[in-house]
Amino acid sequence: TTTTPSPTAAGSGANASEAFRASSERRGAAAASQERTDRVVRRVLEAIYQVVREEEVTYPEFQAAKRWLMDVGEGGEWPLFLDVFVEHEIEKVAARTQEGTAGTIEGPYYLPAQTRLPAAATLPMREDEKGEKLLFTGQVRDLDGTPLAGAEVDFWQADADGYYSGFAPHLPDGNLRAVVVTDDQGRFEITSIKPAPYQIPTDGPTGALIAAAGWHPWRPAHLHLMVRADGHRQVTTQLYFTGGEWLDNDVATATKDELILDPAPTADGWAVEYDFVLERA
Ligand code: MBD
Ligand code: FE
Repeated sequence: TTTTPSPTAAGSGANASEAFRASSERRGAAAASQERTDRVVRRVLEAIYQVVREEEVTYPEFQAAKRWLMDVGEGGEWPLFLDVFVEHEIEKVAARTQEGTAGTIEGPYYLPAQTRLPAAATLPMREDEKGEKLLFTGQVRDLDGTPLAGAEVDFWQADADGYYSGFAPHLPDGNLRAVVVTDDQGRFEITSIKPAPYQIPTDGPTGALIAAAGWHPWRPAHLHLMVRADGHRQVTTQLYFTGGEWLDNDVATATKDELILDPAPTADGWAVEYDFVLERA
């Protein structure tokens, strides 16, 4: 797998920090009660003390960790780091009480208020957009099977080099992002390109940790979606591609078997169908 170098691989982490500040309300950020704060924070600290004791963590290691934590903040990479290494567990806990299409993590690169397009739509892309054509069709329904007309499929993905518009300055705003509105049968038909695997920026503190630990920085190729309809719970999820690299060891641990697509070859690319089921709010 290859990616072209971006002038701001690490800059994407910093942009993600700005995007998070603007979106924490939408994401439901709220202060917890004193009781909850006491309990959860105390348990987090106790987990750290246990590792320190059992691993006999040294002063040099403690000071290196302190410096790294400061670097993550100064580089604006907390959203990137937390969405890659923590969000998957938060999502799985949330999923315990959810029905319908499986969700997975949102990640750091969603941007709201993108171009609204009718049900049969081609995503905004450059004239010479690299990558194989992907025709993605499906239907949005409620749990009873009733089609949901006017539902929104809010769609974003990386390009064939693994970059997200809004987080890499060489890409036009809104590239490969759109809100597609389902037709009166709840159907949509989105033309896009097959994305490439995504590499966490290697030149920031998150990348430095990954390298220092001997891990890899890759996510399997994926499409991001939020599907919403009036009176229904929004589903935030991702779709992957069967046989793709990194499916079994996603650095962000965000794959689920039921979210893996098996596209079929067409005359000029690939086509795949996937339906979404939303539960009532
Ligand atoms: C991504 O593209 C992504 O989807 C996640 C979850 C984290 C970092 C980059
Ligand atoms: Fe992504």
